[in-house]
Formats: sequence, C-alpha cells, structure tokens
Amino acid sequence: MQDSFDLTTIGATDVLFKAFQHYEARGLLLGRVSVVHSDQHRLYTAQGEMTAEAIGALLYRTERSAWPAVGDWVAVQPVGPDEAMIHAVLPRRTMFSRRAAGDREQEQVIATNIDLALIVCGLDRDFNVRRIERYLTLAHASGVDAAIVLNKSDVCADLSARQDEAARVAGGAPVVAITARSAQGIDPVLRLLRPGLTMALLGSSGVGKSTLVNQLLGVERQPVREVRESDSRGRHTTTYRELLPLPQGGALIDTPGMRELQLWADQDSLDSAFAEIAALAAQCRFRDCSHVVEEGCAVRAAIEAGGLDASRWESYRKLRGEIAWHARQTDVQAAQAQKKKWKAIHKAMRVDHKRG
Ligand SMILES: Nc1nc2c(ncn2[C@@H]2O[C@H](COP(=O)(O)OP(=O)(O)O)[C@@H](O)[C@H]2O)c(=O)[nH]1
Ligand SMILES: [Mg+2]
Ligand SMILES: [Zn+2]
Repeated sequence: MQDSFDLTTIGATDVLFKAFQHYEARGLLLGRVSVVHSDQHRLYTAQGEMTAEAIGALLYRTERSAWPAVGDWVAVQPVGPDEAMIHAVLPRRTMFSRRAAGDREQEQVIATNIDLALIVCGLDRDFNVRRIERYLTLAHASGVDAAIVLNKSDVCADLSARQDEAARVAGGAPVVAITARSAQGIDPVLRLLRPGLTMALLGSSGVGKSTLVNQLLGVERQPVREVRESDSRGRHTTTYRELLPLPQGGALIDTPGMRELQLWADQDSLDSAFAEIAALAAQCRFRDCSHVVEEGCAVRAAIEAGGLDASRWESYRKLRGEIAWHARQTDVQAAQAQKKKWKAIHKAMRVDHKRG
C-alpha cells in the first residue's frame, strides 16, 4: 500500500472536490470504491487503499441501487490505519445498471462514474452483432460514450466483413480490431485512455476482457482462463468487478462476463442506439405507428426499398418488446405495493375502531 495517492489520476475533478467540501468540513475523507464484497468495500483515498463498511444509516435510508458501488465517490471516516466507515455516496455522473436476476423488477448497479464503455466482442464463433446492440443500448441508457473492440482477430478469417457488420450497428462509435493476446493493434485502445478517465470493459465471458486489461496495465493482474474450444465460451474467471488505476493515469473497470445481459433501459436509450430507425419512425404517417400494419409506415417502406436492414429492425423490435414488458411489470409491482399498503391501513383502522 502506498502512503499517498493522487485521486485526480482516477477522475477526481474540481466539481467533485467542491461537492465534497461539505463533508470535508465534517472531517471526512474522499475515497473511490474499487471493489464491493457483500458489505465490505475496498477504496482508494488520498491516504492510500482502505477497507470500509457503510454506516447503518446509509443502508437503511436508501434503496439498494443507492448503496456504494464500484466506481462511486464516497465520504469516509477513517477508523484505523487502513479502515474506514462510509458515510455518504456523492452524486453519480453516470451509472451502468442491469436488471437483477429474479422475478422482482430491480435495478442492479454494475458500475458508476464511467466515461467510456469498451464493448468487447470475440471474433471467434461467439461473434454476435445483436449483443453489441444490446450493450450499446445499455451505454446510451447510462449516458456513456462507447467504443467497440473486436478481439481475437488472429482467429478471424474475414476480418473486414466483421468490421463492416460491427460498424453498421455502431451508430458512429469507433470500431477497433485487436489481438489482445499478443497486444497487436491495441494502440488505438491505449489512446482512448487518459489521466482522469474511467473506462469500463463490457462483454460476455471469454471474449478476452481480462487479457486486454492485463495488456493495458502492463502486468498480469487479472486471471485469464482457457476457453472451451467446443463453444468459444470462457468459464467465469473474473468473479467480481474491480476498478484498477492505470500506471499512466486513468482507471479501468474489469467486469465478470454476463451471459445474458438484462436491459435496464427505456425507449429513449433504445432510440439513440437505433438512431436511423428513430429517424424513419418520425416520418411515419401515424405518431403511434407500431411499424407492423399501419398505412404510410416509413420504417416498413425503408425495409422494402432495401434502405434498412431487416435484421436490424428485428433486433430493435425484440428489444422494444423487452423494455415494454418490463415497464408493465414495474407498473404491476407498483400497483401491488399500493394495494398492500392500503390493506394495512384499513386493517389498522379496523383495529382502532374495535378499540374505540
Ligand atoms: N485467439 C485469441 N484468444 C484470446 C485473445 N485474447 C484472449 N484470448 C483467450 O480468450 C480466453 C478468455 O480470455 P479472458 O481474458 O479470460 O476473457 P474474459 O472472460 O472476457 O475476461 C482465454 O483463453 C484467452 O487466452 C486473442 O487475442 N486471441
Ligand atoms: Mg475476465
Ligand atoms: Zn411506422
């Protein structure tokens, strides 16, 4: 552990220091969360790395999605040489969330205060542009810029065709092809990094995120495991998210692979990830056109004229359905909670009535 650490290299800005003044006056220290292990957190502070727990009041007062997450700036009270208590989470600039597994509609925070999402995709049998679209929608929902990294170009027979496919869905985001294993072609990725910038690597397990992280860090920091040749899938070696400061400044967040990314996004983020479809939809005769049966539909006309890729439309439709379904679930859930609340109130009133 080093004795002092310059937080500006991992993204502390004047705006942040200003927001922190209020806590500084109370004798608290600024920190950034690098790892979360149930109720234990690792932090970078100006005094070096620390472990910390959150004070009860922070956990009771707030929703789970507001609890300290990887990437968060926090106000901490040191309680030992390298131990602290987290008192507050500072306002987040950006936030990656996904839908938590399970029946309840619940937001699960993946990482916060990210500047750039690096969407990593394998050029082996796992290559899938639909998945790139899914991650791009997530990036748009989080207000984060994205770049697409196509990895394993050493095993790809038709690199330029793949690059074209990716560029067609990228919506202007840069597309870079690399071989992470040998560091071939990673210079453009290195140039995306800068002191003060935080970059998160997103992508399925086995695409080479940890291999790329090790190359960018210049050390074998993250464990990498061989993939099964049969289906190109890696086993989950990276089991937790971690914020890693870079020697040249800036920070990376490596994430464990998510086999199925459940979107936590809205129609607006979908429209910005599929800007060409949103632009066409604006020209349909009916404002609420579903682009399925209506007269004067500009989207269907474009597909028929060959101006819009039918598979692109299909994936937009699929994601749109998913978002609408979850929005309905959220409404149902809210209605159920409301009903339960009134039931409890009525019950309490009946008890009062009997007593009186
Ligand atoms: N052929 C090839 N394999 C790679 C490359 N980069 C990573 N791999 C392999 O892909 C597998 C998964 O890598 P890993 O970094 O653990 O992926 P992660 O799950 O996304 O973190 C390992 O067997 C790596 O050696 C590459 O550029 N080319
Ligand atoms: Mg990994
Ligand atoms: Zn239409």
